[in-house]
Amino acid sequence: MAEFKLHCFGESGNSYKVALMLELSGCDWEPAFVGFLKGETRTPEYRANLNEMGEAPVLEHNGLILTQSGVILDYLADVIGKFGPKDAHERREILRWMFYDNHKFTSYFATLRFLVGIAKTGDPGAIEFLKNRTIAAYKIVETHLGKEDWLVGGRPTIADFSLAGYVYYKEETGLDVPAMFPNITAWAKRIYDLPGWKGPYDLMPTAPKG
Ligand SMILES: N[C@@H](CCC(=O)N[C@@H](CS)C(=O)NCC(=O)O)C(=O)O
Repeated sequence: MAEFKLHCFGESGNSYKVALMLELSGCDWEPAFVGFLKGETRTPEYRANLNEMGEAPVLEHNGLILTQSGVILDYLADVIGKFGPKDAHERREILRWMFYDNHKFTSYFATLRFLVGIAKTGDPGAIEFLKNRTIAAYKIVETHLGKEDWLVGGRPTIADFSLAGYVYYKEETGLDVPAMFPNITAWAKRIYDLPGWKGPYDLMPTAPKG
């Protein structure tokens, strides 16, 4: 059995944030497939045994069960000793971006992508709302990345892996991110160029076909 077990699924960018950290850090880890699209995260067993919040990712390590990608990334930076803050100020800066990510940058985009690119359904008004909220959140990050190569501290950190959760997926969203956000696109390429980078569907399993 691997040292770290990540409950995840290929379509989950929130899980990818953690998978990317584990992979880039050279950890001994294994994925455990979560059947989200078939409702596994909504079952009483999942909520009782893995995550009362009914979400992926979940990380198992040394008898601990951790949830919320930001908390897991913070934990991993600590135990692995890579991609974390150098001091208390940097830790707060990293948390600041990860909270922003969870509230806005990932949240609106992931919901938009789910409705448009995966479920292929959704009220047109809701989709328009999500598009506009995504664009507003992306503009903030685009501006920051026009001044800095990395989100915090001039080097790749868990803040970058958090915001990068959804930037490599190709499903339709109705937004042309490379054309609209060149700084975000250049930053995603910098992460892509880190030694050991792999994409979400190369790191995490999807449901068996049929
Ligand atoms: N803030 C959470 C978000 C996790 C999340 O929304 N995960 C999705 C999959 S990408 C999920 O499991 N959703 C289940 C549901 O909403 O029922 C994190 O970063 O871990």
